[in-house]
Amino acid sequence: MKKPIIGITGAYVKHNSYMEGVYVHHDYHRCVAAHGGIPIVLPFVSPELSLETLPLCQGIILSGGEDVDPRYYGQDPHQQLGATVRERDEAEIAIAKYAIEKGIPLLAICRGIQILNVALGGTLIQDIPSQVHGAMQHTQVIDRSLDSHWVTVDPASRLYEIVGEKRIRVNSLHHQAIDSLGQGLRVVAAASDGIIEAVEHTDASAFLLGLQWHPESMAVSDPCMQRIFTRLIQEAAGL
Ligand SMILES: [Mn+2]
Repeated sequence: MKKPIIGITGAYVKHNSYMEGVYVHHDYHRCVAAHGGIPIVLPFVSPELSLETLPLCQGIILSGGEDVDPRYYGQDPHQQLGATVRERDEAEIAIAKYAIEKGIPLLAICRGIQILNVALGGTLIQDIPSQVHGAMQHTQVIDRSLDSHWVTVDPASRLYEIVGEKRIRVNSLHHQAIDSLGQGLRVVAAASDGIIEAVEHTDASAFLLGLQWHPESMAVSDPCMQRIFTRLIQEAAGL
């Protein structure tokens, strides 16, 4: 099998004027490489450049990071909204639409599931702790590689077909989540407090999975998360 190239979007970091750029947690690279893919980092210079870059990739990961600017779903910022990066939002909205249109396998992780939802016309809960009564802790304080809550998986989903379990343990590093669903998406996993934890596309031609947790940080020791990456790489390789 020819190794597929997996483009991974990144967050914005600026340590000082000498260190400004795109940041991707090393777990994404390790995990893609461990499952037979070639990870490359996608910078967000402009939506146009992102679309010119994508034909180089056989698969795409929309990675975690900043909050999505609520302007892209028609809302004003909540008091607890975190840092936003408009250039990244606009590049990733373009990437998500392109991937669906062209049938490129897409795995949208954490912020990724949120920007995917916004790209398809959905909205977000801007801050779970202050906006969702009775919500559990979704910003775990233990290491990101450790699981912290349950997720119930729809047995009629592609996610279930991949993980093979109706309840799985996930890590949780988010204070935002999907509110109203974007067009064409369906919920395939949720936490016990009702927070949406996974979505699939009802009619995208290619593999498309959005996950609110971080499988790349659990995959070293968790077979369910390993199977998600095995599947992504297989789909990207055209198997
Ligand atoms: Mn969670």
